[in-house]
Amino acid sequence: MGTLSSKAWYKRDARVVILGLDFVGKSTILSKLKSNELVETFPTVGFNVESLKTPCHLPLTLWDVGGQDKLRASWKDYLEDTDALIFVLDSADKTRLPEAMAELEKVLNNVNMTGVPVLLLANKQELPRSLSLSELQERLNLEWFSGRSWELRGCSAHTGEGLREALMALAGLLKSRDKNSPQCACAPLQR
Ligand SMILES: Nc1nc2c(ncn2[C@@H]2O[C@H](COP(=O)(O)OP(=O)(O)OP(=O)(O)O)[C@@H](O)[C@H]2O)c(=O)[nH]1
Ligand SMILES: [Mg+2]
Repeated sequence: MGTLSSKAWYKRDARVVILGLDFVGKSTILSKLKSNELVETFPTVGFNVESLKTPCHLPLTLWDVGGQDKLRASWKDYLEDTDALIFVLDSADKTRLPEAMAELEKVLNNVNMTGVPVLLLANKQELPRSLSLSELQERLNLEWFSGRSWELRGCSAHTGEGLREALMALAGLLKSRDKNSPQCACAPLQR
């Protein structure tokens, strides 16, 4: 990629869509990122949207879309002009991982997702029964990520651990998509 010209994310707020199965913690993560507060959430019907900045001051608009089964058909409506995807996993819910992976594959195959960078966020890492990042990575099909930048990061919306790093990784992923973008002080892309 590299010729997004007038659509370049750094000429406006980067548009970031947060998807994942229901109950994985998307809305909790968004509230914690926005206000650093742990709020009680209810299943999202429709979406929540917040504007915030990465630690290196990149402005983002984050769209958190409801993940219940019956709402997933609407996910594709959020993918047009998306600069990055955050796909949230519940690290402690092994039984629904195959379902999560199947939904992730569908999203990545969407025509609007070509070349779009992906941050996989393994939430609820503070739970003792949660899978480690390497255990989760084993379950990914790396072919889904060819032609795009991606990262797998762990976090806990309850403790806040990993969230700042996740935003920094996101900034690196956005930057990787358009080499003409201005430098930012967030961590450079490792991959
Ligand atoms: N233990 C633990 N629980 C979490 C964490 N993050 C969120 N939760 C809990 O998980 C439940 C679901 O969180 P939500 O943020 O509503 O989940 P969601 O992904 O937005 O769900 P939908 O809107 O239905 O798609 C809530 O009870 C949260 O408190 C975490 O890091 N650790
Ligand atoms: Mg929600």
